[in-house]
Amino acid sequence: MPAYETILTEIQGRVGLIRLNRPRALNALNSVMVSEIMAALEAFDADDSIGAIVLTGNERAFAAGADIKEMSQASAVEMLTNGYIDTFDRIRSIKKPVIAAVSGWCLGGGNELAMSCDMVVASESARFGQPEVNLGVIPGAGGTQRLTRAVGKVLAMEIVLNDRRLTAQEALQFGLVNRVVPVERYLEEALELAQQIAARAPLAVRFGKEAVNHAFETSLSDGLADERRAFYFCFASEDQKEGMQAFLEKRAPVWKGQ
Ligand code: DAK
Repeated sequence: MPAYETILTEIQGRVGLIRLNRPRALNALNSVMVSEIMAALEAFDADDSIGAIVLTGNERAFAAGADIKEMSQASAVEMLTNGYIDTFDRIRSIKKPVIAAVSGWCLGGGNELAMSCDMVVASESARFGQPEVNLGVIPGAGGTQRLTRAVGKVLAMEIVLNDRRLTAQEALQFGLVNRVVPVERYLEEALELAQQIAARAPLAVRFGKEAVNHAFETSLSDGLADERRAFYFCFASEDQKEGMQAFLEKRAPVWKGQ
């Protein structure tokens, strides 16, 4: 595992853990940090011993957005060409499930990062928002698109146009997070969820993730057709034979990811 400047990584069982680590700047996402997050995600994605990934910050902040100091003097062309968003977008190519464990501030690019993950476990202190309007800009990494798909138009409007912040309970109510747990438990809970998924049939998990994500990007007919193709393809795997045989023999399956 390479040494990183702005994140910490570790492996727990079959789970890769990435911690954002610029606590004094509330984990503001500068370009080094975004590059390092993506490099760590890709390294875990390529590691067969890892079945799921958890991305977290600390109790006070998951991330308070993109680094305002870094971008305050940037020109439009610099913003376009600095590679920040290209790097950020690579999270969509990660094949393994990524779970965000969120506590404290989850704002702007931080919320966009959390929404790019597959699931979100929140602590009771988590606060979600897109405060870019206060800086004279709009969200630029999915904050108008993923957010609207998750919470619906009228609430997204209030969040984007008037910096409405959501409490963890509101985020749960509006479908932005999977569950809310006490602050002492949010990381443990996310790691437990990740370990459970990592213990499941790897190909089925991969196809399931792809198929659910596809639902946001295609028509129902195309989505159903793709789902069916992936379903048939599962029958070409050893894990399908093993899973069904194990059920019939009343024993636990042993997955190979083959
Ligand atoms: N950037 C840089 N530093 C930040 C920061 C940020 N986003 N957020 C906090 N900090 C720093 C503060 O400057 C302060 O540093 P010092 O003054 O101690 O050196 C330290 O973290 C602690 O912050 P506060 O003293 O402000 O702490 P409070 O508890 O009083 O307030 C807060 C917490 C989260 C409410 C407040 O810090 C805050 O409002 N932060 C800014 C939140 C924000 O506006 N976030 C949105 C940023 S814009 C792109 C696509 C997307 C984006 C960028 C590019 N492309 C397509 C290229 C994303 C844009 C954004 O996210």
